[in-house]
Amino acid sequence: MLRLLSCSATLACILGDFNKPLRSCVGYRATCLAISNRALMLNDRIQSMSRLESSLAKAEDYLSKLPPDTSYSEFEYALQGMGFERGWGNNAERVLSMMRLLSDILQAPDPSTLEKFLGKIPMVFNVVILSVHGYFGQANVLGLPDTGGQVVYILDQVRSLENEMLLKLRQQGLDINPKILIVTRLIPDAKGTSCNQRLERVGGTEYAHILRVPFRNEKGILHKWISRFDIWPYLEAFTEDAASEIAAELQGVPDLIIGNYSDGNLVASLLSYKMGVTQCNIAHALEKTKYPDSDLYWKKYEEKYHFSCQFTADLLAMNNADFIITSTYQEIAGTKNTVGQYENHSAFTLPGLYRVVHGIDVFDPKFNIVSPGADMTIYFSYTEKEKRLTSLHSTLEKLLYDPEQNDDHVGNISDPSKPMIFSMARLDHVKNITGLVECYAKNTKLRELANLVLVAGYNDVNKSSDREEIAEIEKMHKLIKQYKLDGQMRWISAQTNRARNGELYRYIADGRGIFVQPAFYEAFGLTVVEAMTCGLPTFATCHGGPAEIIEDGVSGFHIDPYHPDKISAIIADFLVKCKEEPSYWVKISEGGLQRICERYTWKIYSERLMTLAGVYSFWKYVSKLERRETRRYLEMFYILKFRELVKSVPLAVDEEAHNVNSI
Ligand SMILES: *[C@@H]1O[C@H](CO)[C@@H](O)[C@H](O)[C@H]1NC(C)=O
Ligand SMILES: *[C@@H]1O[C@H](CO)[C@@H](O)[C@H](O)[C@H]1NC(C)=O
Ligand SMILES: *[C@@H]1O[C@H](CO)[C@@H](O)[C@H](O)[C@H]1NC(C)=O
Ligand SMILES: *[C@@H]1O[C@H](CO)[C@@H](O)[C@H](O)[C@H]1NC(C)=O
Ligand SMILES: CC(=O)N[C@H]1CO[C@H](CO)[C@@H](O)[C@@H]1O
Repeated sequence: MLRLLSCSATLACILGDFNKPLRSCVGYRATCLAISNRALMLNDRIQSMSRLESSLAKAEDYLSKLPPDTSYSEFEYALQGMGFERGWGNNAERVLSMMRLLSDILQAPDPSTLEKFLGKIPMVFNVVILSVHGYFGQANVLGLPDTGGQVVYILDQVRSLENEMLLKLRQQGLDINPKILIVTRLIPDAKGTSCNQRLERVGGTEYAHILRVPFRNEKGILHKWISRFDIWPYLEAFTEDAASEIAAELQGVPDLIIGNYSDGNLVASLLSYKMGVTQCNIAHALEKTKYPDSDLYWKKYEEKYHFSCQFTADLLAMNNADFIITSTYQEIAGTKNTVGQYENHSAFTLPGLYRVVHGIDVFDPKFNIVSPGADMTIYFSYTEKEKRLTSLHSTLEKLLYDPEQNDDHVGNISDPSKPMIFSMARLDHVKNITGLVECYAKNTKLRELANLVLVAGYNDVNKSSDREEIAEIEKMHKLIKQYKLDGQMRWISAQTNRARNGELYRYIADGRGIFVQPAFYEAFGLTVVEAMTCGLPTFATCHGGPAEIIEDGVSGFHIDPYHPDKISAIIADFLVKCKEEPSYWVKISEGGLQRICERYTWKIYSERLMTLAGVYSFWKYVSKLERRETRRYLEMFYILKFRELVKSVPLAVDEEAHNVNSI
């Protein structure tokens, strides 16, 4: 970002025509704030650059004589006389430091001061997050089609965003409350969930709601769920309906629109275009990179997946967005050996449809890495004794050691005094849990040093309906028999109790165990973050996100799933070293915790997101003219290409019953 906000742009803005740019960068809210009908930051007494400078000097002098914690209301009147309104801070110290920042910018603008300043002024009061497809609710939704981790992720994100927004507003000295709306599809056939309700408050928040808007076409409202690959024909009407619902809820326009996944990002683009609001994209997973040659052979996939629509929507959204956030750097530009998800869109051909020569520039300053964290109410260090859920320990011990046979586990552990090698994941081929078992099984030293505990999938083929999982289940049973692992290994089926899973990580840490994530590829690696947040030394794949999360040998270890012998050697070496020198375990554990504190928490995520929203809103304003051409081009691309492609996607039809009902 800051490469773009070069000093010349900064100067042009700040030293330019006072009334326009400065008012809009600094007091941008001052003229247009509808929320409280009250000016923010600057009032009419300041009408020129020189007046601003002299007022700042006067105010700084006045404030520096007050005790730092003097509250704003005590000097509000005095500042008003000098031309200042609320928004600078809630006490003398904060106001003074903000004013000094602005003075610095006026005298010698530099990008990092400007970013700091923009991150602190009141710019974001209302946020809209779009997650259109699937069942978005707070209960009974996980596992329904197209509905998974993203729901938990967004709910965690929203809780932390609300805290951050509230904190910021209070620090700015404003008693305005933030509003956050998660906008999703209303599904009348809600399958026992709340997805048929229009508005639902997000638990654990005060100002965040889920707002649901139905899909409709000329024939009326669509009642049933449809796959994320089939939703394209509904999005334009959805956008229009959502715009008016959002306006009604917020009594105005949002300050920031965040889209997630292709559909959310497309709707976010349309809304932001319509409302002139700053747009942030989160792609999470761009489908194009998941299917081999899905561009060249798009026709082959078209009937089932309608990729022509999806890839076009992705291009539109990534180019319209004011900024894009990703969890890792690899998502943007890949590594030495792999192509990044965005990089994959820089040039490609859909034969017979169009050719992209400049889809996206992966070095565009709109890209930012902002990684999510683990929910800190559930995942926290094993050393935080007073927060530990010790009451769960007897259940956990049963889960781990109970020799009685039951459906929940396979195998038992005869020597609980040994540390545990622990892993928890879906039982997919790509997670390669069976690879870990094999690697443990073949290494006698490892088997002497530690037990193996896995929480993954089902342990009974008859319970699974997923072909891949069935193959993995069969392989697990085979390995356990072949290598006679009973006595040293416990395979527990997937556990849904999040709080108890958090305590399980810590329980394993109590016994000086480790966490291993052996996947062939992992986009980000939330379990890696969770394990590290609990203080477990973590060994994770070097393919994908974990390679960025862990610094090898400092905050954990990298392992290469394609070299299983090396994996066992690395783990065995670590365990031997810890046996000889117990402080080594603590050192790696603390290294992991420190890494998390510095980079992977929701608190950092929200702070960063708010700062970026400020910086890019400012940038959107100053570069408005430059971007006009891009916008026109995108508009044309949307109308001429996207709308045509969408016509080829069949509309869904509800079953008879609804047609009768709706007559
Ligand atoms: C976005 O949506 C995708 C797909 O539904 C999901 O997997 C992902 O976790 C979501 N990410 C965010 C940041 O909400
Ligand atoms: C994009 O990813 C797909 C799937 O991995 C691959 O087949 C294709 O060659 C990639 N295209 C580019 C331009 O990197
Ligand atoms: C271990 O568990 C198996 C069933 O998974 C059971 O048959 C066996 O008796 C148990 N062994 C011990 C030593 O408890
Ligand atoms: C699964 O079902 C088959 C056939 O119904 C049965 O023979 C088999 O024993 C079952 N497997 C398990 C592990 O229960
Ligand atoms: C199913 C599969 O391909 N498993 C692999 C998992 O990783 C190990 C090495 O850790 C390989 O040996 C397996 O073939």
